[in-house]
Amino acid sequence: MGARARQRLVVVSNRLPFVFKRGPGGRWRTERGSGGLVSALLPVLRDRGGSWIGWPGTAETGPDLDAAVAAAGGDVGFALRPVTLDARQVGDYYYGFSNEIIWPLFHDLQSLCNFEPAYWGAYKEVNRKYAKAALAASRAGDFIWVHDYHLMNVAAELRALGCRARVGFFLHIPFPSPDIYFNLPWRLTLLHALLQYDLVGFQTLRDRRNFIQCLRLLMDDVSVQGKGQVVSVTAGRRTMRIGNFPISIDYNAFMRQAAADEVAQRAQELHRMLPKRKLILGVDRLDYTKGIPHRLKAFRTALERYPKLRERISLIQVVVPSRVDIPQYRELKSRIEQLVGEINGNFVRPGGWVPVWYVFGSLSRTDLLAYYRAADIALITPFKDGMNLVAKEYCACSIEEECVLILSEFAGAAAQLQRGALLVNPYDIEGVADTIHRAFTMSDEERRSRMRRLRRSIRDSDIFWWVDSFLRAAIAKDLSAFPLPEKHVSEAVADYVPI
Ligand code: GDG
Repeated sequence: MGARARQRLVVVSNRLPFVFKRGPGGRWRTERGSGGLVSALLPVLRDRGGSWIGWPGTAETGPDLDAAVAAAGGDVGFALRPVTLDARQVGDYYYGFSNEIIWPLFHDLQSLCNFEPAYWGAYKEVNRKYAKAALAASRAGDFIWVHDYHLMNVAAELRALGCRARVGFFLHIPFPSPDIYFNLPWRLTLLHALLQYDLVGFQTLRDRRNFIQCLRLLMDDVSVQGKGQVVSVTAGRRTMRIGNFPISIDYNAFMRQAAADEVAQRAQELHRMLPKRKLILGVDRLDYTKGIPHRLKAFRTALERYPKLRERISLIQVVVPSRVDIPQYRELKSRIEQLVGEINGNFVRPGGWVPVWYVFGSLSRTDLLAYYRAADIALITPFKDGMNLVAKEYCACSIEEECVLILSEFAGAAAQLQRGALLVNPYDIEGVADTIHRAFTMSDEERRSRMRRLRRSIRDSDIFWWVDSFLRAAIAKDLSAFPLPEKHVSEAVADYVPI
């Protein structure tokens, strides 16, 4: 990697990579965030130096919190810069604009949007706060890397503050097609804001194509140069880069941890508790995009259509609490619990088989890995998903290579995993039911060859590859350095179009 590639990094995300909570006695406790992004960026930041800007997750302020944040930064070897938000800002910027407008709209669910005008003002105000913090933390030559839909306006605010640094943005969720995007009252302003970045990264080619179509339809003088993974876009007087970078996981860490004795024992315990049957697993945040009620109906249909599955299969559905302050999320929880109750009520055998094993709560890492290892089939059926890391984590943990992945064709991961997974349309309840039966009866040979292919593809383009390719795309002088090496381009960056 060239000298410029080693420039310091200023990461900006909604949350800091640590969660700060008061422990017994009122002292601050610090826990590391668990996502793959945190695992991938911590070593990069430690190596290059720089800082991470984000909300510490609490409305409290004060010297003891500042000291806890500084101490956490000291431990990881780079500065953490907290952005404090008051209750109104959390309500209007985070719950409001980000999660009542952008989240549903970008997942094609415009009927769930609440286009409250006051939310936009709060979004701009809070994005300005993050931009000011980024500017204060950066020095000449730094690369500022902004993450996700909460912070799309940061580059525009940075430019308004006179910042000339290189700024990149990665969108972790899908970008919708023009007919959906056009519902947004601030559609043109937001496109202009995204053009202020030097590089905008999307998860898939589909998202990137949607974005470029929106540009072409809403703006004059849009031209695209290049054909590879990263292209150059000129709109009016602004030229910047756009690419697709499918996010991934720390494959080796998942594989290694899944092989640990503690995980293997927990997985065996699960099989002892749910004996003589195959286990199907769903793990999702509580979210209406994840398609959990449809999945439960598909499982019920599979039991109705294929009686031989009864007593020989159980669905473990883990639902992790999320955004419970939004009414739609509370309603979703009740619907899921009602369906679980109905299915178990219809099929349960006294003293024996329970069709659906439902867990509402957050799992420890060991338990999560044990569920991955214990499950014979993963059933991942979001209506729409930026990528879906659970699918990749499940495959990494399938160390015996005997498991089957059933995956929605509307997850970003479908593009990369289409040749090893069984792809389904999550709205097609009977189709998903038939696919459950197919996975149940699949030969050992087919299961192994599919899982081997899946694992190879995820291993070859892991989270470190993702960080590296994004940063190289941001600084490469010549875009012919992209596409990336053949093994990556062929699968990780491929397109998927449902037939
Ligand atoms: C967004 C986009 C995109 C889940 N349950 C537990 C737990 N998890 C961890 C998983 C996984 C992560 O949470 C979930 O990631 P996903 O990718 O599946 O979904 P989102 O949260 O919606 O993420 C998505 C992603 O950003 C990255 O760009 O792929 O499309 O929506 O890592 O392991 N972790 C623990 N206990 C749990 O109970 N410890």
